[in-house]
Amino acid sequence: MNPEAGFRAVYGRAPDGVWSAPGRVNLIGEHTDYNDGLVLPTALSRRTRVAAAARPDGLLRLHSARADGGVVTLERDELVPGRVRGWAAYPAGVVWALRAAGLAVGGADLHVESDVPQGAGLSSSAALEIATALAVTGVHGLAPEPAELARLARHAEHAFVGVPCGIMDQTAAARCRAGHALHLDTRDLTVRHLPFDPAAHGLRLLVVDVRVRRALADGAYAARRAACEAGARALGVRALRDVALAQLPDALSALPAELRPVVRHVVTENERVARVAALLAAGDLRAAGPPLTAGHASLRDDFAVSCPELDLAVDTARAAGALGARMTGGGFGGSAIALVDEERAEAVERAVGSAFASAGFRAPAVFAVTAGKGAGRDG
Ligand code: GAF
Repeated sequence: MNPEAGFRAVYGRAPDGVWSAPGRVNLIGEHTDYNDGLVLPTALSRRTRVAAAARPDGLLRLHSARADGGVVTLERDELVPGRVRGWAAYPAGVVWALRAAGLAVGGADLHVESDVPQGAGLSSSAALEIATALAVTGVHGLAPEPAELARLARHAEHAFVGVPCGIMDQTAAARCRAGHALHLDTRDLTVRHLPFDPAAHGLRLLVVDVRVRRALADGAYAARRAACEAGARALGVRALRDVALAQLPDALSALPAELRPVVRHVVTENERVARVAALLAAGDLRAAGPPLTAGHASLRDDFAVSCPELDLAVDTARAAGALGARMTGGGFGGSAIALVDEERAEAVERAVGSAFASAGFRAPAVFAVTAGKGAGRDG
């Protein structure tokens, strides 16, 4: 159903408007965004759409076409961290964060539709957060800056939902541009929009959703973040961003053995982002394969956030001719990406499917990425 019709069916009136935000894939720069580092995501054409109308009474009513359980109704004083559970915590947390920041966000009815796969490492949570933020500010005549929306959405995810994520996903949803990848410096939040159009290079970027779901709230993500912070403290720097590649050997020898691999991953990953960004800026996407593959090895061996399904997707894609492949997102499941020549794309997809069948894994879902637009008003 389209979001307007869905809204009418649930609330029996017309919405004031529809706002949407995309899912994302990260090309390179994984687990760097909570280390003040560099990331390079691109928006998907798959989006989360929120139809919304203002309410005069401060009440928040939430409905998702994807979730069972009907309409979630929340009084103003029910918007308290820890009080709202399940999918509704994301939009509720965003309204809580906007109000806490002093924005005059009153009541609203919301209806959500989405084709961003959930739990696939494609940032469905941030798409929901940013689409909600635009909708609830939009119906009250407010238009905060996209960077501010991203910051408040991340705050909601930390303080209301309880996930200690970085700022990449919310920024990608809010600030990506069609046909481009977003080079984001997570320290100062400056962005560069770099051309990203695989088809123009005779290439495809395939996403392989390995259909292993693992929520970020599980604890392993928080543990990696804590290890990075311990590494920075041990080295006497504000964040691992401050360790240059040339300093890495000395830094590693100053660290206890258990912190060396995570530090090595973050420092080398920042350098890979810089390398891939330079290739995109130079129009040489074809040369980006090797740093992507090196990024996977680092996430698998040093950062230890891959899983057998992601490794099989990457290894099989490469054996079938991909120029480069890696897991994308937080890891422990989710999706891999593969940069492939257009004429190899079907063979790669077939090879991954049959490798998964032989290994007894669930059939993966494969699709090609077109760099979509960032968040905005749809109607
Ligand atoms: C998840 C988080 F939400 C991001 O902030 C980022 O840390 C990513 O994992 C890993 O790069 O998507």
